[in-house]
Amino acid sequence: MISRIDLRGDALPEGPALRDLLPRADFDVQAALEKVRPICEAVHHRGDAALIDFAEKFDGVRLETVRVPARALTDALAGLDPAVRAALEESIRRARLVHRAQRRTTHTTQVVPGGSVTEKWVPVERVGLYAPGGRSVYPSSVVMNVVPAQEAGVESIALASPAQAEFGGLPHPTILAACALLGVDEVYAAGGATAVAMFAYGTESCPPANMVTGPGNIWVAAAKRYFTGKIGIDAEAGPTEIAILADAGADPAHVAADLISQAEHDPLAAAVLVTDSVELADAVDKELEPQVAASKHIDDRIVPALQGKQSAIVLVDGIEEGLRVVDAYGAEHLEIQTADAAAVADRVKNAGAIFIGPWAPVSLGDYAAGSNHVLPTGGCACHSSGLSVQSFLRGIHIVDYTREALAEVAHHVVTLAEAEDLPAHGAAIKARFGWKVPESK
Ligand code: HSO
Ligand code: ZN
Repeated sequence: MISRIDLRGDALPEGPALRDLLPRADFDVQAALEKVRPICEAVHHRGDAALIDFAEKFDGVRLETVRVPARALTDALAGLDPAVRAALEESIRRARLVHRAQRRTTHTTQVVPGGSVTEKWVPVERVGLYAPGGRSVYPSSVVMNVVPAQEAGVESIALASPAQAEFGGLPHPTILAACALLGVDEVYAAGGATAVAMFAYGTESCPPANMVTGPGNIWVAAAKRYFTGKIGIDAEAGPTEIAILADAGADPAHVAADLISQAEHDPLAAAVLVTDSVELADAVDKELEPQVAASKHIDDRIVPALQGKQSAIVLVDGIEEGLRVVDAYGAEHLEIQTADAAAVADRVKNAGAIFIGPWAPVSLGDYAAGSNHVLPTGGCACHSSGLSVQSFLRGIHIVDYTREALAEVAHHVVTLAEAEDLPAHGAAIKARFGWKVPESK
């Protein structure tokens, strides 16, 4: 069911050489970039008319308006299954607790008497959030995007999700209901690259946004790359990944279930088990068969994901080596199912989120741990973090110096300006002191 990579025996290679031995999906955003360019430019030039044409072409439904009427949101909330509503409310409550604690406070550093730098945190003014449709209709992702933006204090939050032919061209009702629960009332029926372009350029019905976040397929990732530099983005989300570092004490039924849980997302999803126990590897392999057979999205997603080159069981000589492997891999989600799991987790350097021990499966984090599930994929956990309040804030330095405080450091500024052959920089100081450098004390 799942291939094996045996790294036992010889010493593990260092850095990129180790990474090259590990499985990973091809996700060629660069190639997709050329395809999204004309789509983005059509939205730029033809605005709403282009969005309506693209919805007809890609989603098979002709829209009257791209903006979702307020009534559709209240109707969707009224029609929401009460159990789903209760679950979403609890998910929102927990996410708020965690994200509220991420808020930043203004801080002033008194550098010298009369000279201070204050760091003030200012939310991005307007954010466009994307919620996929089609194969992945995830109201939970609406929660994971909206909550940090709201807790950061973003004033204007709009959401886009593809038009659904079976719902008369509206986005999926559970997406609309989640928006209503969260108090987001500006919603558009626009999908993939067209939605990103709508937020980046603005159209007649949708004012432009400063930033676009949210998961999506390769077209969404490519559109985000296309607009990098023009607008802020969270990350180019790729297919989801789970890595599990486990020893002989792990429960193979749990490990198999957790691998399948993320394989269920996408045929390109990655499921990687890193273990020093051949017995566990064999037992997990054995468990996979019946558990896969009992699951839902078998042939279209789970089997291709588990059998794809992005998934494997990696055998290592011990947990020490296992830690090196998971660090080289930099998983979006990393479970630690070993003895002393918290201590092992504490030593991990690269992961989007870490789940400790037998009672913290990734599914918990997907919905209701309070943590965010928008996390770096494709090894980006080596340099980036998941979505948080910080993603929607900008830290602005406010520099406040008196005449005396400037005079005290003026000679250093002038010296550095001259060293960089930028005498006008020095002159801007001297002009304030009768064109002389004040005496250093
Ligand atoms: N595991 C996905 C998020 C998700 N799971 C949404 C279920 N719904 C990426 O972190
Ligand atoms: Zn998931």
